[in-house]
Amino acid sequence: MAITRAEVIVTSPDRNFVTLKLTTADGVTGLGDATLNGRESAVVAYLRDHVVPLLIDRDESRIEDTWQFLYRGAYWRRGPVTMAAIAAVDTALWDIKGKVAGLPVYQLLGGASREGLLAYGHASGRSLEELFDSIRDHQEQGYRAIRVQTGVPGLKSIYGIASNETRHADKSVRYDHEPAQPGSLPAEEDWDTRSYLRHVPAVFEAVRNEFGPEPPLLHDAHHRLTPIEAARLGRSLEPYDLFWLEDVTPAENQEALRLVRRHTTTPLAIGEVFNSVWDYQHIIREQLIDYVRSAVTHTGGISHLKKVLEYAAQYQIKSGMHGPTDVSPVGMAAAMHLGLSVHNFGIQEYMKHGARTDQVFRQSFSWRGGYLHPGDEPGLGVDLDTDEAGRYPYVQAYLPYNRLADGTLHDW
Ligand code: GCO
Ligand code: MG
Repeated sequence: MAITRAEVIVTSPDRNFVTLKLTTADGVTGLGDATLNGRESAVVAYLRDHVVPLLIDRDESRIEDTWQFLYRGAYWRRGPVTMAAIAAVDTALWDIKGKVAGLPVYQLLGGASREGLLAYGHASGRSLEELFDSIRDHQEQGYRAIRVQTGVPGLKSIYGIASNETRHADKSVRYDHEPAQPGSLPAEEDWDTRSYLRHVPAVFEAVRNEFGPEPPLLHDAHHRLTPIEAARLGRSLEPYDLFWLEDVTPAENQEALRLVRRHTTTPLAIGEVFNSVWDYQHIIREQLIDYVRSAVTHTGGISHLKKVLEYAAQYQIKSGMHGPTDVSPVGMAAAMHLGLSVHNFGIQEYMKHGARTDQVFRQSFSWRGGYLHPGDEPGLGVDLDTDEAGRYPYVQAYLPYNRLADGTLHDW
């Protein structure tokens, strides 16, 4: 047995996705997600120029050896581009192994540890009224756990707020999802930490008054605070019993979280921009976080994220895998198989993909009562319709960036 074909497929049904498709001598195919939002072409080049030639004639059953070969064999290690490329190969090989065995991938990972995966969706609104409508709408869609993001007085546009304002040629594409917006230049947004810190606790107070103590509520600070500001936010949100507060600091400096932790019992989630176990080395061992936010897609695939989660499990830290719409249906399926099997699953982020995306990627997961399940098809349970994918060529798109009132560039 051997890999005989490796194709990198770029498609942009509702947004850009990069998918690696491997085919074996027996005609078994496997898919892996390599989408890196706003920097997609870098991973395409890494795969096409440097990885695809190495895959041809390799034994597709050797998942761990192939991972080590791509990681150690490159000499240059880690980084989002490298780790997304390795993730795509790893995920596609697990998909193939499942199909060859006639088993869903979660069975190969040890079988189900639960019946389904609690998932959270993104409610947002510029005003409280819009936010409440959005929370109700999510509850009607079955979500039990809900992320809450709002506009901040004085700021024009802000991360995470649904908007119909779009530069996409197709105005029906609603930009709920902090996407990379189509265009040849990134959009500029504004930021003011003091307004934000004044505003957010009142929002959570209003949400708890309206929706009661039961729904798990989450919030994403999107890397914008200093450690002491983050500590203050965590403490001010304690009365509202958050499920988690996410990305309070940029966290390249893992030690910054010691200071945050000293001041607040609000649970912390970090890691969507991390790409290896080394990024978590101190924050897991020192128990500075409660949830690991990495996506399979950006962290070296199922094999590597499983290792990160097993390390986290020794410290009672749980998974909270990244699942915005920039993780493709293939990446989401991989997250569901991994989440179903590990003992220390916490929650899964789940934003629904657009209708065109669902036509390009045929999926077999289920969504019932607030829980996801990857389904029981052999492999990952996702097929890519290449004809349909071919209808949507790559669209250049950038994530926005922030400037403060005086023009200083700030984390977005
Ligand atoms: C999240 C993330 C995303 C990122 C996006 C960038 O919590 O889902 O913060 O919203 O902004 O993945 O590409
Ligand atoms: Mg986030």
